[in-house]
Amino acid sequence: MEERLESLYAEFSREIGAVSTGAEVATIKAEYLGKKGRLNEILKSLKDATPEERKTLGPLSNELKQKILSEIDEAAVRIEREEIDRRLASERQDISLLDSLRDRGLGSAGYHPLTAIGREVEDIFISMGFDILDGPHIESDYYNFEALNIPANHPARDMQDTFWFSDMHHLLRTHTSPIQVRGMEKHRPPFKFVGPGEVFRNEAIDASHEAAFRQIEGMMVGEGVSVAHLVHFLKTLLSEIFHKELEVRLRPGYFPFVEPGFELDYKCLLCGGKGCSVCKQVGWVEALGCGMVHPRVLRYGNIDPDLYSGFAFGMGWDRLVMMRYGIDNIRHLRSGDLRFVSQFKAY
Ligand code: FA5
Repeated sequence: MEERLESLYAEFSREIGAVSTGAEVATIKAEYLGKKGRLNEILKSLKDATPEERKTLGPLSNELKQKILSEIDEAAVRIEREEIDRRLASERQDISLLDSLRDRGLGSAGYHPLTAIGREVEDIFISMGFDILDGPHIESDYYNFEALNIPANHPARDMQDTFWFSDMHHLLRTHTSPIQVRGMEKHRPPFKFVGPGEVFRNEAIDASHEAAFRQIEGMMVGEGVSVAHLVHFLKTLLSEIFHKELEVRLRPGYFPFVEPGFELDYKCLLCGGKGCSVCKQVGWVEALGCGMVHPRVLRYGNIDPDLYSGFAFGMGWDRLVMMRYGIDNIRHLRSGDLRFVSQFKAY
């Protein structure tokens, strides 16, 4: 039997030395070490060996099994490395292609208008000393609602049609306001940050409503922060984005996480206020919700409302882009239609 083991190993060594694909390695593994494999076949005859013989044959066959296993692993690693080397040698990235296409007036690229304006907005806030924060698209009930003073069964949950996961505790965030809660967990006052991102609502889609759209959240907390600060930062943002004074109006708005709360509208730039499908014939477009952070929300963030106050806003980013470029339907933005996006070439 010892000889059979030796000749099995000799054959195995020859075969494993010649493999060149992962599939061949798998075949050899099954052939030698599988349940009905050749090693097991030999081991079956152990039962006929004398107890003395078993004492040496048992450890010998185990050792052989380990040796075969480790050589199989080595072969698999070698083949993988050879495969990578082959691909590195044969695949080439032609990085001059983009330039040559551009020289011929083809394939020139630019930022999508949502990206372009998003960067402008971030830069404007960074220049005013704001940090940029992020948050996950999939949120828990706590961050999207509860810590924003919208407990279970609060009617305000119906203000935003929510995509819930089947556990009914997780959801696709309906607004960027959960970033407020996450920001308060991370920062101690005074602080100011903005949090841009995609949000999701189970909404009927029309010229100014999408089911997946973007918002930018803003929050500033410190001693003596007031509505005057809020108005100052929003006015600065809008005049820098539009390079002119925009006609805006502030009206009372209800959001459970701010008190007092406001909505800011801008005079529709698409129709000049005369009325169109984007402004729903009223001449004004709802740009953002804002207000002074509710004391209960500050407490959820471990901030003492007797010492600190803050403002927050959540701005519709898509509508900002529409006003800036005169886009008359929000659906163009995510249509993927090249005739639309190629109008925003950077070069
Ligand atoms: C909110 O989402 C609040 N979280 C905003 C807020 C933040 C208020 C902080 C107070 C303090 P609202 O649902 O109104 O509010 O949405 C804010 C903005 O998002 C709207 O003014 C609008 O510009 C934009 N928006 C809302 N729904 C849609 C939609 N379906 N498609 C495109 N833009 C939308």
